[in-house]
Amino acid sequence: MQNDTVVALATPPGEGGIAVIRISGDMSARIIEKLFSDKSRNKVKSSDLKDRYFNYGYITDYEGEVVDEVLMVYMKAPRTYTREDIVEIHCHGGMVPVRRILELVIAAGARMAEPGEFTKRAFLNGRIDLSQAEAVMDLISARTEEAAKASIRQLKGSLTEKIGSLRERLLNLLAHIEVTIDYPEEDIEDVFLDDVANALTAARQECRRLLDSADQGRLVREGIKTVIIGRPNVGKSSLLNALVSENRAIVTDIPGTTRDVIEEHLNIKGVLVKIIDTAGIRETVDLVEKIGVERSRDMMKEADLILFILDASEPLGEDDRKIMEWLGGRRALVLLNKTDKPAVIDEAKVSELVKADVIRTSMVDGTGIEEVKDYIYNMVFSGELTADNEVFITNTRHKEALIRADRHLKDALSSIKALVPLDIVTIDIRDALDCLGEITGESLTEDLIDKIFAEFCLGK
Ligand SMILES: Nc1nc2c(ncn2[C@@H]2O[C@H](COP(=O)(O)OP(=O)(O)OP(=O)(O)O)[C@@H](O)[C@H]2O)c(=O)[nH]1
Ligand SMILES: [Mg+2]
Repeated sequence: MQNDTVVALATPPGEGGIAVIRISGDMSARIIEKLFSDKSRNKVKSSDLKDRYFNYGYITDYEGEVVDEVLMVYMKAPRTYTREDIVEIHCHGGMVPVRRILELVIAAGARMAEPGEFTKRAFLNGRIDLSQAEAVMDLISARTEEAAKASIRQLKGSLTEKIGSLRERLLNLLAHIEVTIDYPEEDIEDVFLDDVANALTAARQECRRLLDSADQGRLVREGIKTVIIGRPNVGKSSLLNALVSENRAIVTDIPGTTRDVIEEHLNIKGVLVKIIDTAGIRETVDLVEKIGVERSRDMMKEADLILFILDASEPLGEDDRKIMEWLGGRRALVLLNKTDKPAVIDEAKVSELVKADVIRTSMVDGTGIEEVKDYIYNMVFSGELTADNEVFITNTRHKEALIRADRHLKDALSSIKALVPLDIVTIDIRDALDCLGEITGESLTEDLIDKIFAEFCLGK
Protein backbone atom coordinates (compact mmCIF):
# COMPACT_ATOMS: atom_id res chain seq x y z
CA MET A 1 0.00 0.00 0.00
CA GLN A 2 2.68 2.39 1.04
CA ASN A 3 4.57 2.02 -2.21
CA ASP A 4 1.95 3.62 -4.37
CA THR A 5 2.06 7.27 -5.30
CA VAL A 6 -0.49 9.69 -3.89
CA VAL A 7 -1.65 13.16 -4.82
CA ALA A 8 -3.67 15.85 -3.08
CA LEU A 9 -4.38 19.53 -3.09
CA ALA A 10 -2.20 20.92 -0.29
CA THR A 11 -3.80 24.37 -0.16
CA PRO A 12 -7.39 25.07 0.91
CA PRO A 13 -9.97 24.34 -1.78
CA GLY A 14 -11.58 27.39 -3.37
CA GLU A 15 -10.35 30.36 -5.37
CA GLY A 16 -6.93 31.75 -4.58
CA GLY A 17 -3.85 33.25 -6.19
CA ILE A 18 -2.13 29.92 -6.42
CA ALA A 19 -2.85 26.35 -5.41
CA VAL A 20 -0.26 23.73 -4.56
CA ILE A 21 -0.76 20.15 -5.68
CA ARG A 22 1.49 17.68 -3.94
CA ILE A 23 2.54 14.27 -5.25
CA SER A 24 4.50 11.76 -3.15
CA GLY A 25 5.87 8.33 -4.04
CA ASP A 26 8.06 6.41 -6.47
CA MET A 27 6.05 7.40 -9.53
CA SER A 28 6.34 11.15 -8.92
CA ALA A 29 9.18 11.63 -11.39
CA ARG A 30 7.54 9.57 -14.13
CA ILE A 31 4.27 11.44 -13.70
CA ILE A 32 5.99 14.77 -14.09
CA GLU A 33 7.81 13.61 -17.22
CA LYS A 34 4.42 12.88 -18.77
CA LEU A 35 2.69 16.09 -17.79
CA PHE A 36 5.22 18.89 -17.51
CA SER A 37 6.94 20.80 -20.29
CA ASP A 38 9.38 23.68 -19.99
CA LYS A 39 8.96 27.23 -21.23
CA SER A 40 9.80 26.18 -24.82
CA ARG A 41 7.08 23.54 -24.49
CA ASN A 42 9.60 20.67 -24.49
CA LYS A 43 9.04 17.68 -22.24
CA VAL A 44 11.68 17.26 -19.52
CA LYS A 45 13.47 14.23 -18.19
CA SER A 46 13.39 13.89 -14.42
CA SER A 47 17.13 13.07 -14.48
CA ASP A 48 17.72 16.56 -15.89
CA LEU A 49 15.70 18.23 -13.14
CA LYS A 50 17.61 19.85 -10.33
CA ASP A 51 16.66 18.72 -6.85
CA ARG A 52 14.61 21.32 -4.93
CA TYR A 53 14.53 23.84 -7.72
CA PHE A 54 11.62 25.88 -9.07
CA ASN A 55 10.98 25.00 -12.71
CA TYR A 56 8.85 27.31 -14.82
CA GLY A 57 6.66 25.67 -17.46
CA TYR A 58 3.33 24.16 -18.37
CA ILE A 59 1.11 21.25 -17.51
CA THR A 60 -0.32 19.82 -20.70
CA ASP A 61 -2.94 17.15 -21.26
CA TYR A 62 -2.56 14.09 -23.51
CA GLU A 63 -3.48 16.06 -26.63
CA GLY A 64 -0.67 18.46 -25.77
CA GLU A 65 -3.06 21.21 -24.86
CA VAL A 66 -1.91 23.57 -22.12
CA VAL A 67 -3.94 23.18 -18.92
CA ASP A 68 -2.08 25.76 -16.84
CA GLU A 69 1.14 27.73 -16.55
CA VAL A 70 2.91 26.49 -13.42
CA LEU A 71 5.98 26.38 -11.20
CA MET A 72 7.08 22.85 -10.43
CA VAL A 73 9.49 21.59 -7.75
CA TYR A 74 10.98 18.12 -7.74
CA MET A 75 12.34 16.94 -4.37
CA LYS A 76 14.31 13.73 -4.35
CA ALA A 77 13.97 11.15 -1.59
CA PRO A 78 14.96 10.77 1.17
CA ARG A 79 15.36 14.42 2.19
CA THR A 80 11.66 15.25 1.89
CA TYR A 81 8.62 15.59 4.13
CA THR A 82 7.56 11.99 3.48
CA ARG A 83 11.07 10.63 2.78
CA GLU A 84 9.73 9.71 -0.66
CA ASP A 85 10.12 11.53 -4.00
CA ILE A 86 7.86 14.56 -3.90
CA VAL A 87 6.67 16.83 -6.69
CA GLU A 88 4.82 20.03 -6.00
CA ILE A 89 2.94 21.81 -8.74
CA HIS A 90 2.15 25.46 -8.03
CA CYS A 91 -0.68 26.26 -10.40
CA HIS A 92 -3.30 29.01 -10.63
CA GLY A 93 -5.70 28.74 -7.75
CA GLY A 94 -9.00 28.22 -9.52
CA MET A 95 -11.11 25.09 -9.18
CA VAL A 96 -10.88 24.26 -12.90
CA PRO A 97 -7.07 24.07 -13.31
CA VAL A 98 -6.77 22.30 -9.94
CA ARG A 99 -9.35 19.69 -10.85
CA ARG A 100 -7.89 19.09 -14.31
CA ILE A 101 -4.33 18.72 -13.01
CA LEU A 102 -5.47 16.32 -10.28
CA GLU A 103 -7.29 14.25 -12.90
CA LEU A 104 -4.21 14.15 -15.14
CA VAL A 105 -1.93 13.13 -12.26
CA ILE A 106 -4.33 10.34 -11.31
CA ALA A 107 -4.61 9.20 -14.94
CA ALA A 108 -0.80 9.07 -14.96
CA GLY A 109 -0.76 6.58 -12.13
CA ALA A 110 -1.27 8.26 -8.75
CA ARG A 111 -4.24 7.90 -6.45
CA MET A 112 -5.93 10.50 -4.27
CA ALA A 113 -4.29 10.71 -0.85
CA GLU A 114 -6.27 10.02 2.30
CA PRO A 115 -6.53 12.82 4.87
CA GLY A 116 -3.19 13.10 6.67
CA GLU A 117 -1.52 10.58 4.37
CA PHE A 118 1.59 12.66 3.68
CA THR A 119 2.24 13.01 7.40
CA LYS A 120 1.38 9.36 7.93
CA ARG A 121 4.03 8.41 5.37
CA ALA A 122 6.52 10.65 7.17
CA PHE A 123 5.69 8.66 10.31
CA LEU A 124 5.75 5.21 8.70
CA ASN A 125 9.03 6.02 6.96
CA GLY A 126 10.53 6.96 10.31
CA ARG A 127 11.07 10.66 9.73
CA ILE A 128 8.92 11.69 12.68
CA ASP A 129 7.21 9.86 15.53
CA LEU A 130 3.51 9.94 16.27
CA SER A 131 3.65 12.76 18.80
CA GLN A 132 5.44 14.90 16.21
CA ALA A 133 2.89 14.02 13.54
CA GLU A 134 0.15 15.09 15.92
CA ALA A 135 2.05 18.31 16.57
CA VAL A 136 1.87 19.10 12.83
CA MET A 137 -1.90 18.91 13.03
CA ASP A 138 -2.03 20.94 16.24
CA LEU A 139 0.13 23.60 14.63
CA ILE A 140 -2.23 23.85 11.66
CA SER A 141 -5.24 24.22 13.93
CA ALA A 142 -3.56 26.42 16.56
CA ARG A 143 -5.56 29.56 17.14
CA THR A 144 -3.10 31.51 19.25
CA GLU A 145 0.65 32.02 19.30
CA GLU A 146 1.04 30.17 22.59
CA ALA A 147 -0.77 27.12 21.23
CA ALA A 148 1.40 27.27 18.11
CA LYS A 149 4.58 27.50 20.20
CA ALA A 150 3.58 24.44 22.19
CA SER A 151 3.06 22.52 18.93
CA ILE A 152 6.42 23.65 17.54
CA ARG A 153 8.19 22.40 20.67
CA GLN A 154 6.47 19.05 20.29
CA LEU A 155 7.22 18.99 16.55
CA LYS A 156 10.88 19.56 17.29
CA GLY A 157 10.78 16.40 19.36
CA SER A 158 10.77 17.68 22.94
CA LEU A 159 8.08 15.24 24.02
CA THR A 160 9.70 12.43 22.02
CA GLU A 161 12.90 13.02 23.97
CA LYS A 162 11.19 13.06 27.37
CA ILE A 163 9.23 9.88 26.67
CA GLY A 164 12.29 8.28 25.08
CA SER A 165 14.50 8.79 28.11
CA LEU A 166 11.76 7.57 30.43
CA ARG A 167 11.37 4.40 28.35
CA GLU A 168 15.10 3.86 28.27
CA ARG A 169 15.28 4.03 32.04
CA LEU A 170 12.52 1.47 32.35
CA LEU A 171 14.15 -0.79 29.76
CA ASN A 172 17.41 -0.72 31.73
CA LEU A 173 15.54 -1.54 34.88
CA LEU A 174 13.82 -4.41 33.13
CA ALA A 175 17.14 -5.78 31.88
CA HIS A 176 18.51 -5.51 35.40
CA ILE A 177 15.59 -7.43 36.88
CA GLU A 178 15.69 -10.09 34.17
CA VAL A 179 19.32 -10.89 34.86
CA THR A 180 18.34 -11.55 38.45
CA ILE A 181 15.42 -13.74 37.45
CA ASP A 182 17.77 -15.81 35.25
CA TYR A 183 19.85 -16.79 38.29
CA PRO A 184 17.26 -17.99 40.75
CA GLU A 185 19.82 -19.81 42.86
CA GLU A 186 21.25 -16.51 43.99
CA ASP A 187 19.43 -14.89 46.83
CA ILE A 188 17.89 -11.59 45.88
CA GLU A 189 19.25 -8.95 48.17
CA ASP A 190 17.23 -6.25 49.85
CA VAL A 191 19.52 -3.62 48.32
CA PHE A 192 18.50 -4.79 44.88
CA LEU A 193 14.81 -4.51 45.73
CA ASP A 194 15.38 -1.03 47.12
CA ASP A 195 17.10 -0.01 43.88
CA VAL A 196 14.18 -1.26 41.82
CA ALA A 197 11.71 0.54 44.06
CA ASN A 198 13.68 3.77 43.80
CA ALA A 199 13.87 3.55 40.02
CA LEU A 200 10.12 2.96 39.83
CA THR A 201 9.43 5.89 42.13
CA ALA A 202 11.59 8.16 39.98
CA ALA A 203 9.79 7.03 36.83
CA ARG A 204 6.45 7.70 38.46
CA GLN A 205 7.55 11.20 39.43
CA GLU A 206 8.42 11.90 35.81
CA CYS A 207 4.98 10.67 34.71
CA ARG A 208 3.32 12.85 37.32
CA ARG A 209 5.31 15.89 36.22
CA LEU A 210 4.15 15.44 32.65
CA LEU A 211 0.58 14.82 33.79
CA ASP A 212 0.63 17.95 35.93
CA SER A 213 1.39 19.95 32.81
CA ALA A 214 -1.61 18.49 30.99
CA ASP A 215 -4.20 20.85 32.45
CA GLN A 216 -2.21 23.85 31.38
CA GLY A 217 -1.56 22.17 28.05
CA ARG A 218 -5.25 21.74 27.43
CA LEU A 219 -5.95 25.35 28.35
CA VAL A 220 -3.27 26.53 25.92
CA ARG A 221 -4.62 24.39 23.11
CA GLU A 222 -8.35 24.57 23.54
CA GLY A 223 -8.65 27.86 25.36
CA ILE A 224 -9.99 28.70 28.78
CA LYS A 225 -13.71 28.27 29.03
CA THR A 226 -14.81 31.27 31.04
CA VAL A 227 -18.45 31.60 32.04
CA ILE A 228 -20.00 34.85 33.24
CA ILE A 229 -22.60 34.21 35.93
CA GLY A 230 -24.81 36.48 38.05
CA ARG A 231 -28.36 37.48 38.74
CA PRO A 232 -30.16 39.62 36.13
CA ASN A 233 -29.00 43.19 35.45
CA VAL A 234 -25.65 43.06 37.27
CA GLY A 235 -23.72 43.74 34.01
CA LYS A 236 -22.80 40.32 32.59
CA SER A 237 -23.44 41.24 28.97
CA SER A 238 -21.71 44.58 29.53
CA LEU A 239 -18.63 42.65 30.73
CA LEU A 240 -18.66 40.40 27.64
CA ASN A 241 -18.83 43.49 25.43
CA ALA A 242 -16.03 45.21 27.36
CA LEU A 243 -13.76 42.15 27.12
CA VAL A 244 -14.21 41.72 23.38
CA SER A 245 -14.35 45.54 22.78
CA GLU A 246 -17.48 45.21 20.72
CA ASN A 247 -21.25 45.46 21.21
CA ARG A 248 -21.74 41.74 20.87
CA ALA A 249 -24.53 41.18 23.41
CA ILE A 250 -27.66 43.24 23.92
CA VAL A 251 -27.48 45.39 27.05
CA THR A 252 -30.57 47.01 28.57
CA ASP A 253 -31.69 48.01 32.04
CA ILE A 254 -34.47 45.42 31.84
CA PRO A 255 -33.62 42.42 34.05
CA GLY A 256 -33.72 39.21 32.02
CA THR A 257 -32.36 40.71 28.78
CA THR A 258 -30.07 37.79 27.93
CA ARG A 259 -31.98 34.57 27.54
CA ASP A 260 -29.56 32.32 25.76
CA VAL A 261 -25.89 31.49 25.93
CA ILE A 262 -23.61 33.82 23.94
CA GLU A 263 -20.06 32.71 23.09
CA GLU A 264 -17.16 34.82 21.92
CA HIS A 265 -13.43 34.24 21.54
CA LEU A 266 -10.82 36.49 22.97
CA ASN A 267 -7.05 36.40 22.63
CA ILE A 268 -5.26 37.61 25.75
CA LYS A 269 -1.54 37.94 24.97
CA GLY A 270 -1.61 34.69 23.02
CA VAL A 271 -3.92 32.79 25.36
CA LEU A 272 -7.20 31.73 23.82
CA VAL A 273 -10.24 32.48 25.96
CA LYS A 274 -13.78 31.42 25.23
CA ILE A 275 -16.08 33.88 26.98
CA ILE A 276 -19.62 32.78 27.61
CA ASP A 277 -22.36 35.21 28.63
CA THR A 278 -25.42 33.62 30.17
CA ALA A 279 -28.95 34.44 31.20
CA GLY A 280 -29.23 36.08 34.62
CA ILE A 281 -30.04 33.59 37.32
CA ARG A 282 -33.30 34.12 39.24
CA GLU A 283 -36.54 32.36 40.11
CA THR A 284 -38.83 32.95 37.17
CA VAL A 285 -42.15 31.73 35.79
CA ASP A 286 -41.27 32.75 32.22
CA LEU A 287 -40.71 29.50 30.32
CA VAL A 288 -38.07 30.86 27.92
CA GLU A 289 -36.14 32.56 30.71
CA LYS A 290 -36.36 29.40 32.83
CA ILE A 291 -34.68 27.38 30.07
CA GLY A 292 -32.02 30.10 29.84
CA VAL A 293 -31.37 29.84 33.59
CA GLU A 294 -31.02 26.05 33.28
CA ARG A 295 -28.44 26.56 30.54
CA SER A 296 -26.50 29.04 32.68
CA ARG A 297 -26.28 26.42 35.37
CA ASP A 298 -25.11 23.75 32.90
CA MET A 299 -22.45 26.13 31.61
CA MET A 300 -21.10 26.60 35.13
CA LYS A 301 -20.45 22.87 35.38
CA GLU A 302 -18.18 22.82 32.33
CA ALA A 303 -16.32 26.05 33.06
CA ASP A 304 -12.56 26.33 33.67
CA LEU A 305 -13.25 29.67 35.31
CA ILE A 306 -16.44 31.33 36.53
CA LEU A 307 -16.68 35.10 36.56
CA PHE A 308 -19.28 35.72 39.23
CA ILE A 309 -20.65 39.27 39.03
CA LEU A 310 -22.36 41.13 41.85
CA ASP A 311 -23.91 44.58 41.72
CA ALA A 312 -21.93 46.54 44.31
CA SER A 313 -24.57 49.28 44.43
CA GLU A 314 -27.16 46.92 45.86
CA PRO A 315 -27.26 44.66 48.91
CA LEU A 316 -26.68 40.92 48.49
CA GLY A 317 -29.91 39.23 47.45
CA GLU A 318 -31.43 35.77 47.62
CA ASP A 319 -30.44 35.04 44.00
CA ASP A 320 -26.81 36.02 44.72
CA ARG A 321 -26.70 33.63 47.65
CA LYS A 322 -28.14 30.83 45.61
CA ILE A 323 -25.42 31.25 42.98
CA MET A 324 -22.81 31.15 45.77
CA GLU A 325 -24.16 27.78 46.81
CA TRP A 326 -24.00 26.52 43.23
CA LEU A 327 -20.40 27.63 42.92
CA GLY A 328 -19.35 24.96 45.38
CA GLY A 329 -15.61 24.53 45.14
CA ARG A 330 -15.33 25.65 41.51
CA ARG A 331 -12.66 28.06 40.39
CA ALA A 332 -14.25 31.50 40.44
CA LEU A 333 -13.36 35.16 40.35
CA VAL A 334 -15.78 37.58 42.00
CA LEU A 335 -16.41 40.89 40.25
CA LEU A 336 -17.97 43.70 42.26
CA ASN A 337 -19.47 45.71 39.45
CA LYS A 338 -20.99 49.19 39.16
CA THR A 339 -18.34 50.66 41.47
CA ASP A 340 -18.98 54.01 39.76
CA LYS A 341 -22.18 54.15 41.84
CA PRO A 342 -22.26 54.54 45.64
CA ALA A 343 -21.23 51.28 47.32
CA VAL A 344 -23.89 49.37 49.24
CA ILE A 345 -22.64 45.79 49.22
CA ASP A 346 -20.63 44.49 52.17
CA GLU A 347 -17.33 43.51 50.53
CA ALA A 348 -15.96 41.73 53.60
CA LYS A 349 -19.10 39.63 53.78
CA VAL A 350 -18.70 38.69 50.11
CA SER A 351 -15.09 37.51 50.53
CA GLU A 352 -16.15 35.53 53.56
CA LEU A 353 -18.97 33.80 51.71
CA VAL A 354 -17.11 33.09 48.47
CA LYS A 355 -13.58 31.91 48.94
CA ALA A 356 -12.21 33.54 45.80
CA ASP A 357 -10.32 36.61 44.63
CA VAL A 358 -12.35 39.78 44.27
CA ILE A 359 -11.88 42.50 41.64
CA ARG A 360 -13.78 45.80 41.65
CA THR A 361 -15.09 46.75 38.22
CA SER A 362 -17.17 49.29 36.40
CA MET A 363 -18.37 48.79 32.88
CA VAL A 364 -19.09 52.51 32.65
CA ASP A 365 -15.54 53.76 33.17
CA GLY A 366 -13.63 50.53 32.43
CA THR A 367 -12.31 49.96 35.96
CA GLY A 368 -10.87 46.48 36.50
CA ILE A 369 -11.17 45.15 32.92
CA GLU A 370 -7.39 44.84 32.48
CA GLU A 371 -7.12 43.16 35.88
CA VAL A 372 -9.68 40.57 34.83
CA LYS A 373 -7.67 39.86 31.67
CA ASP A 374 -4.44 39.53 33.66
CA TYR A 375 -6.10 37.14 36.07
CA ILE A 376 -7.25 34.88 33.22
CA TYR A 377 -3.81 34.98 31.57
CA ASN A 378 -2.09 34.07 34.82
CA MET A 379 -4.33 31.04 35.17
CA VAL A 380 -2.34 29.47 32.35
CA PHE A 381 1.04 31.05 32.75
CA SER A 382 1.92 31.42 36.36
CA GLY A 383 5.69 31.44 36.00
CA GLU A 384 7.72 28.44 34.99
CA LEU A 385 5.62 27.12 32.13
CA THR A 386 6.46 30.05 29.86
CA ALA A 387 10.01 28.71 29.55
CA ASP A 388 10.44 27.90 25.88
CA ASN A 389 11.98 24.49 26.34
CA GLU A 390 9.35 23.29 28.78
CA VAL A 391 7.50 20.21 27.59
CA PHE A 392 3.86 20.03 28.27
CA ILE A 393 1.14 17.62 27.39
CA THR A 394 -1.49 19.18 25.14
CA ASN A 395 -3.06 16.05 23.73
CA THR A 396 -5.71 14.02 25.56
CA ARG A 397 -4.51 10.81 23.90
CA HIS A 398 -1.06 11.36 25.41
CA LYS A 399 -2.51 12.24 28.78
CA GLU A 400 -4.60 9.11 28.86
CA ALA A 401 -1.59 6.92 27.95
CA LEU A 402 0.48 8.55 30.71
CA ILE A 403 -2.22 7.91 33.29
CA ARG A 404 -2.19 4.22 32.34
CA ALA A 405 1.61 4.04 32.38
CA ASP A 406 1.65 5.59 35.83
CA ARG A 407 -0.93 3.11 37.08
CA HIS A 408 1.20 0.16 35.93
CA LEU A 409 4.26 1.65 37.61
CA LYS A 410 2.26 2.06 40.78
CA ASP A 411 1.21 -1.60 40.63
CA ALA A 412 4.82 -2.67 40.03
CA LEU A 413 5.91 -0.66 43.04
CA SER A 414 3.30 -2.19 45.35
CA SER A 415 4.28 -5.67 44.11
CA ILE A 416 7.93 -5.01 44.93
CA LYS A 417 6.97 -3.87 48.40
CA ALA A 418 4.76 -6.92 48.90
CA LEU A 419 7.64 -9.19 47.82
CA VAL A 420 5.65 -10.57 44.89
CA PRO A 421 7.84 -12.67 42.54
CA LEU A 422 9.89 -10.51 40.21
CA ASP A 423 8.52 -11.91 36.97
CA ILE A 424 5.10 -10.58 37.95
CA VAL A 425 6.65 -7.16 38.53
CA THR A 426 8.17 -7.20 35.05
CA ILE A 427 4.72 -7.65 33.50
CA ASP A 428 3.63 -4.31 34.92
CA ILE A 429 6.83 -2.60 33.82
CA ARG A 430 6.32 -3.95 30.30
CA ASP A 431 2.74 -2.69 30.29
CA ALA A 432 3.96 0.75 31.38
CA LEU A 433 6.50 0.70 28.54
CA ASP A 434 3.76 -0.15 26.06
CA CYS A 435 1.63 2.75 27.24
CA LEU A 436 4.54 5.15 26.83
CA GLY A 437 5.23 3.68 23.40
CA GLU A 438 1.70 4.57 22.35
CA ILE A 439 2.56 8.25 22.69
CA THR A 440 5.40 8.04 20.21
CA GLY A 441 3.62 5.41 18.13
CA GLU A 442 5.99 2.50 18.75
CA SER A 443 3.42 0.26 20.40
CA LEU A 444 0.22 1.13 18.63
CA THR A 445 -1.81 -1.15 16.42
CA GLU A 446 -2.32 -0.27 12.76
CA ASP A 447 -6.02 0.40 13.30
CA LEU A 448 -5.37 2.99 15.94
CA ILE A 449 -2.72 4.68 13.84
CA ASP A 450 -5.17 4.86 10.93
CA LYS A 451 -7.77 6.35 13.25
CA ILE A 452 -5.43 9.06 14.45
CA PHE A 453 -4.39 10.08 10.94
CA ALA A 454 -7.96 10.04 9.67
CA GLU A 455 -8.58 13.14 11.77
CA PHE A 456 -5.96 15.08 9.82
CA CYS A 457 -6.83 17.42 7.00
CA LEU A 458 -6.58 16.51 3.34
CA GLY A 459 -3.27 17.28 1.67
CA LYS A 460 -1.21 17.27 4.86
N1 LIG B 1 -23.57 52.39 36.47
C1 LIG B 1 -23.27 51.24 35.92
N2 LIG B 1 -24.16 50.59 35.14
C2 LIG B 1 -23.82 49.40 34.60
C3 LIG B 1 -22.54 48.82 34.80
N3 LIG B 1 -22.50 47.63 34.14
C4 LIG B 1 -23.70 47.49 33.55
N4 LIG B 1 -24.52 48.55 33.82
C5 LIG B 1 -25.91 48.75 33.39
O1 LIG B 1 -26.72 47.76 33.98
C6 LIG B 1 -27.77 47.36 33.11
C7 LIG B 1 -27.73 45.86 32.88
O2 LIG B 1 -26.56 45.50 32.17
P1 LIG B 1 -26.42 44.14 31.37
O3 LIG B 1 -25.03 44.05 30.92
O4 LIG B 1 -27.49 44.02 30.35
O5 LIG B 1 -26.70 43.12 32.54
P2 LIG B 1 -26.86 41.53 32.49
O6 LIG B 1 -26.24 41.01 33.73
O7 LIG B 1 -26.35 41.00 31.21
O8 LIG B 1 -28.42 41.36 32.58
P3 LIG B 1 -29.34 40.12 32.09
O9 LIG B 1 -28.94 39.79 30.71
O10 LIG B 1 -30.70 40.69 32.18
O11 LIG B 1 -29.13 39.02 33.05
C8 LIG B 1 -27.57 48.17 31.84
O12 LIG B 1 -28.42 49.30 31.88
C9 LIG B 1 -26.12 48.59 31.91
O13 LIG B 1 -25.85 49.77 31.21
C10 LIG B 1 -21.60 49.53 35.61
O14 LIG B 1 -20.45 49.12 35.85
N5 LIG B 1 -22.03 50.72 36.15
MG1 LIG C 1 -27.23 39.99 29.71
